[in-house]
Amino acid sequence: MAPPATRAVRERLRIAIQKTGRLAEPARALLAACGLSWRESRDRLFCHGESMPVDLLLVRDDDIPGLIEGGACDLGIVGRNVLLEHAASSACFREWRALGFGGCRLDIAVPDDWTWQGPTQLQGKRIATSYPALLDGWLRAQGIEAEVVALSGSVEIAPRLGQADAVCDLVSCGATLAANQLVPVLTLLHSEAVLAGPATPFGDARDALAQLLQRRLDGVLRLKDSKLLLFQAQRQAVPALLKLLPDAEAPTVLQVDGADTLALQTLCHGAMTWQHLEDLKRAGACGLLVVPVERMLA
Ligand code: PRT
Ligand code: ZN
Repeated sequence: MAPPATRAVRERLRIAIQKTGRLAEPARALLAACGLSWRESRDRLFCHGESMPVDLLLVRDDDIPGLIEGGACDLGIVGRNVLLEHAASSACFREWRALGFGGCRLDIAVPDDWTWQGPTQLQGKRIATSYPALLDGWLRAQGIEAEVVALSGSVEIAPRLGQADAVCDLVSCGATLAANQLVPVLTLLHSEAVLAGPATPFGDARDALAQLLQRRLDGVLRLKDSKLLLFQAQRQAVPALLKLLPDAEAPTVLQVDGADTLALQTLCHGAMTWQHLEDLKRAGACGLLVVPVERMLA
């Protein structure tokens, strides 16, 4: 294991994100929603932060854990799968928080003409993967001896080429596996994009910047799919109405006229469909209003 690099004191925070690929645009959009803006360099590898002292480095996702470990970048947005694959050989970085996009699974898949009987069926087999450390760790934990065939790409085709008997690869909708006559049989990891950072504080101005960024991320991610719901109801109908809103936060309640008519406002997480509104109306709510929420600071 490489010794941790000595970090230079810095006033600006540097975040590594994927230059192109599945996580590139969502990562930039999320950071922009946190109020960050940048001036791009001509080579599009470095973006100088304008609204805050937070710069971006645009790189290949596989390089992000090493950049954090080496201190060239402070934080990174990367798939949990990539982070954990590298974490097997380094304790210098960790997942700070999940970011709610780039969801996928790391699955073991076998040819569709196998009759799957369980993990022991992998004993003595060759399994192709781009995640050898994660697969190796899982096989050890299961007590299965199998050959890990490390490939950097085109893993799904390995069984058809005779390079492996099974595969361990990322899956989202599963169409790629199906197109290669493979079926997923086990999930090793549920992954999504995460904010990764060092395991220990920076010890300079970057700690406050990182905290500020995390607070903004909290606000933005909590608001995803959230709506403010406003309605009126008779006092006695309120308990039944709140039962219809299990994902809602504790409501603010105002008395409208006399003692019995109340106005309620509550932040609802998840979709607020017409069906929800009709159910609430039947249970005694009126004047229902669903309002988008732009920003929140708890
Ligand atoms: O160039 P660079 O090295 O930066 O990019 P990359 O090609 O290594 O990564 P990229 O952009 O393909 O993926 C970046 C991250 O997106 C991954 O590390 C995962 O965290 C996440 N992600 C989410 C996925 C998928 N979904 C996904 N479906 N990464 C890869 N796939 C592959 C999958 O392996 C299969 O081959 O996409 C193919 C289609 O999947 P199905 O199941 O939808 O057919
Ligand atoms: Zn990559």
